Amino acid sequence: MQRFGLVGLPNSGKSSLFNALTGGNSPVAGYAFATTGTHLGEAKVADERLQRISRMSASATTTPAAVQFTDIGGLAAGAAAGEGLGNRFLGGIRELDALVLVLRAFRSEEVEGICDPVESLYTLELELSLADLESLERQIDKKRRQAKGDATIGPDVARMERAAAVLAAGTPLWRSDLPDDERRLLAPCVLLTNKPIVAVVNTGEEAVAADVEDTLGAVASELGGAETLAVCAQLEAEVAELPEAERAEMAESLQLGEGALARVVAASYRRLGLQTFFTTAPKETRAWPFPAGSTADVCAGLIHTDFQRGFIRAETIQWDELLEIGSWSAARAAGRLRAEGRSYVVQDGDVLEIRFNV
Ligand SMILES: Nc1nc2c(ncn2[C@@H]2O[C@H](COP(=O)(O)OP(=O)(O)OP(=O)(O)O)[C@@H](O)[C@H]2O)c(=O)[nH]1
Ligand SMILES: [Mg+2]
Repeated sequence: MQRFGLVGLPNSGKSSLFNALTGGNSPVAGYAFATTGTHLGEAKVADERLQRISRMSASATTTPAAVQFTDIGGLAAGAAAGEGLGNRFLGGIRELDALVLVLRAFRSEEVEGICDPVESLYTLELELSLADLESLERQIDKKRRQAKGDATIGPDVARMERAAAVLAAGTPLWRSDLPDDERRLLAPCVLLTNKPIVAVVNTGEEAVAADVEDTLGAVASELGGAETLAVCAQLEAEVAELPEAERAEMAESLQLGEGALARVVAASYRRLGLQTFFTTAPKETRAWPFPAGSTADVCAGLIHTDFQRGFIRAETIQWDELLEIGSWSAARAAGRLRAEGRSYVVQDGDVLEIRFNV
């Protein structure tokens, strides 16, 4: 499963957002550094297509796609020099696929901390860059030693040194002008600022729409158009705690941005280049995330390794065509299921049945 790490300054609302996204219970408090451990949770990806296919098949269970979120401690200014919790705990998110930057805009007498999202972004970027620099310098030392006995490693060292120079200037790699292919080749160094990002601005409950738009615009332009969303984490967390039946009504009466949480999850999903295919039967209808561009045999392997090993063909149809016909068996009877081989590039919204033999 794809994994996201929530990063932000102390008291930015990371744990509130985490709880809202995952239904988890990471500690939320009005003092800084309330979170000390690493909390893991799963968020379901809302997808109306899944619900409709499931209704069509009258499936007993409906299984949405999910992504994982990790909540960690707050990163304070000076963390690289040991301020606050320091930055060692960033090790807990180094291996994750992407980061969600939580930037506080809400104002509160009771909760100390910076309320300016752009200022917060600068502080975070500096601390993340310094943490990367520290890690990269260790890796460079090691590589240099290896390079003495192996000339082919030379270019690796040079590339790492170019990245280190960027980081030493306090610039995260996502802001650098290192070419994309160079950033790709740095992947084995698992640097935080070389990951895809989504920015979430945590707005106050009384925030005015026009101000929110301005703030989002300012953050997005800093980040070169990275996906930027607004959420009121506190309200969302309160709503998430309600019994399911009361949630929709409460969300409406609080005039929460429509499906703000769903949009955060969807943005994260997109940011990772994930698409969805479906399987459907009376027992279960399920959404499967797959990296865009994957072939049919690879997608089959996501369901079961036997399906990939013994792959014969995939029978497939787009979800909306299937709904129009009304059932899988009717689609087959009408000759509307396409038979695709292992090299077929699966499309977002395909409904698949895998034929296999092991
Ligand atoms: N008014 C208001 N308060 C919020 C909002 N989001 C979070 N808070 C409050 O801010 C405080 C900090 O929230 P947390 O979710 O614990 O923040 P955090 O980023 O996890 O903090 P640390 O783990 O200490 O770094 C809590 O008292 C929350 O209730 C919001 O949107 N509006
Ligand atoms: Mg926290």
